[in-house]
Amino acid sequence: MKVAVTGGAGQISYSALFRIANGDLLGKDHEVELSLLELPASMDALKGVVMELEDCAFPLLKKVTISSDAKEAFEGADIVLFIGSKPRGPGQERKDLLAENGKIFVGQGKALNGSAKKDAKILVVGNPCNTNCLVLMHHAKDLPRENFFAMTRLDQNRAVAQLASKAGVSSTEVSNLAIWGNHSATQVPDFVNAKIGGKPVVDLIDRKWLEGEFFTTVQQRGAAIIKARGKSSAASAANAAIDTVNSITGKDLHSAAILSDGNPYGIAEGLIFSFPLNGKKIVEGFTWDDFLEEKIRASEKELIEERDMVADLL
Ligand code: NAX
Repeated sequence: MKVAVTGGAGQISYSALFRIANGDLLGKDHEVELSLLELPASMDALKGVVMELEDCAFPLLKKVTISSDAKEAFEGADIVLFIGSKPRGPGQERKDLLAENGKIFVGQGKALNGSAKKDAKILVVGNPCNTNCLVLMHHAKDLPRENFFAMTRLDQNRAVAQLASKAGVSSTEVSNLAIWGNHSATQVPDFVNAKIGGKPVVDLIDRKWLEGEFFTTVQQRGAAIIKARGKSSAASAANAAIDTVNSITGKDLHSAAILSDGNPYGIAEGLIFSFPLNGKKIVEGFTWDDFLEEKIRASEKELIEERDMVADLL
């Protein structure tokens, strides 16, 4: 199996690549080939990462190649993790960030179209990941829409951990936890449908805490980590990317953002929107109360605005 990763010299990749090479992504019975894409300016740093991968002597890692040419990097890939993107500059407007990243994903989408395997699984992590994924999908016209995902799993994992900690139980006791909408501060961690030990969370935990502290802690967790660590989340983001790929080929309930066309929840079509999923399919039957609906609609509105901002790229 060939796994291509963009932004190979970045900090998320620095955690993800070693876990992929160790068999966490494909299983201990699959050999793996890594193909790493970077900007020319970061090629030396990437060579250092490759040396470290070699020095681990991973039994499953058969080959590592590096390139600054997207088409070459994606050639024959089974899985592509789009981690690289341009970070927000000081004082930069959201619109300009979207436009700059959008341009990257136009080029990478075209490159992906002609080079990755037709059934390749695509996960976009680089922010703003939902709208980057929309642009990428648009330009990789020949690849099936159902294989494109943007990552909201880190938000799901954060929400599960908060609920487990509040209830004083293991994270394995928390189930049915969905993230709706955008991977941004408008994301919606759904406590209404979540369960702990099979019982509704709303019957076990104070509603005021759920609507207040729980919600804002999950939504603001990325910023809290930057404040504490001086750098953004990396190991937990890499872990979530691996979880996502495992879940889209598995049977557990998880969240990722996918194309909203034909969704059963009345979300506008043509967005990359996070839903509860089983494998690649949307899980039906989640119920919204007024609180949840208002939050979900706000996230939908934000994604429509983001799409409008990159309209010239679609
Ligand atoms: P870093 O800045 O450490 O690494 C990004 C790497 O991408 C750099 O080495 C850079 O040279 C490379 N790069 C930039 N443009 C590229 C291009 N056109 N082609 C190939 N490589 C390119 O960032 P890191 O901390 O690794 O984060 C990567 C992205 O993940 C960011 O956009 C970040 O905002 C996003 N995140 C997304 C999360 C999610 O849940 N969806 C959570 C974690 C993270 O914040």
